[in-house]
Amino acid sequence: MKFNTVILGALGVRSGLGIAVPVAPRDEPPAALGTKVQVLEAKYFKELGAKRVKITYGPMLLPGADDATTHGMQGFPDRDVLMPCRECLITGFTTDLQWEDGSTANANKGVWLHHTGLMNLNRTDASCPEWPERINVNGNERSPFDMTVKGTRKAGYYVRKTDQIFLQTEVMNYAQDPRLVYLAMEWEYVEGIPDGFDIVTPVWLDVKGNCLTDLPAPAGPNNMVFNVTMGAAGYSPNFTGELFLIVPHIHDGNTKQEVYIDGKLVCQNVPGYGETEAFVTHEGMYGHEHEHGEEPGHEHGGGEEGHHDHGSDDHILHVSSITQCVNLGKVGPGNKITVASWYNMTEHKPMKDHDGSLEPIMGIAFLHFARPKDEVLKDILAMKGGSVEAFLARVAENDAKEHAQAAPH
Ligand SMILES: [Cu+2]
Repeated sequence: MKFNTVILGALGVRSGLGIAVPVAPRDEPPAALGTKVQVLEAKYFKELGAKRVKITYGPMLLPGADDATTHGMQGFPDRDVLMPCRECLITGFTTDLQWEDGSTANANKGVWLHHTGLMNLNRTDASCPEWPERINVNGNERSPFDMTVKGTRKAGYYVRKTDQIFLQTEVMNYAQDPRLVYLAMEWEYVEGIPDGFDIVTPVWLDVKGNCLTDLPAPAGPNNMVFNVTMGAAGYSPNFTGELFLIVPHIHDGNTKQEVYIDGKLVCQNVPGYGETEAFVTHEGMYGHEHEHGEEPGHEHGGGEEGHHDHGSDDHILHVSSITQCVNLGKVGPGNKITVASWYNMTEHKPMKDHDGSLEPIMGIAFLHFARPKDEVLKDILAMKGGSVEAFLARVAENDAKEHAQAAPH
């Protein structure tokens, strides 16, 4: 994770400080110039008035890969992002990186959605209470978050009028030229908290521990096949809820990730690699020699058969999806949840950062608990928020450490 020093620097944040800043009640901020809102048809619970809106955030200007300061990696923090609704339940959302014309921007064209995540600055994080509530994290796999489980569950993330939502996006550009991209999110929601709907409590479960303090040994020439397991303390909720959705986030090289309750395996997720051309790059591309598909006589469209092996050495297949788990039953304070992640960097080429070191390992399982609304509302009203600076500082510090350890000698 690289909610990086560029961002911290820009905000004048001194690392290591963890002072909670009270957030004043506020109205929806004006949308940033270029943000587009488009009304779509809801997929689930349309009969209950569900709405679907595509919000295209941006534009984000990516520096070129030759830029001396960023090497093409740029963070775009929005501390008060335009939400699709207020006093509503977000029942699902998708995330895509797009070009100006609305088509997908992906690895085969040299842009990479390194990370994107949402935090509610008015709430307290469930697994690391010194931080604000982490709502989700996503990477280039662009996992959908569907809290209705395809319309089978009435649940959603409650957004209050006064909530300040932080959207952090980091994009990497492997091309020499600067480019403009947009973060396109499709939000689905219902107004208010309709009868029969539960409120979702999101929980970030991480092999690095609840407050990201246990860094695994970095991948490297002598550490290519390994697994990382969360410390035995794990995470125990201070409430009882239905654990009904797990959305993982891992990096290239991952082969599987597992979640355990009280030591018992309850969820196994498996990533897919290079499932479409958009997720396939060429060896050497990261030296920005060329984009995938640009060479003459080297097209992937049309007659696929035979002549073209995507598994051959000069192709890199990136994580293009990862499975999710649903409906795992009631979990409460007496239970302990842990996560373990398996990596094989020989089987799957790992991502390299601009300094040539391997990307830090990630093994995150985003847990979604459905809970009765009265109970959650009571909890929410008692929350004081957490320090986003403390979170960003931790992430920046980890990133620096992990890169220093992994740096080629
Ligand atoms: Cu990641």
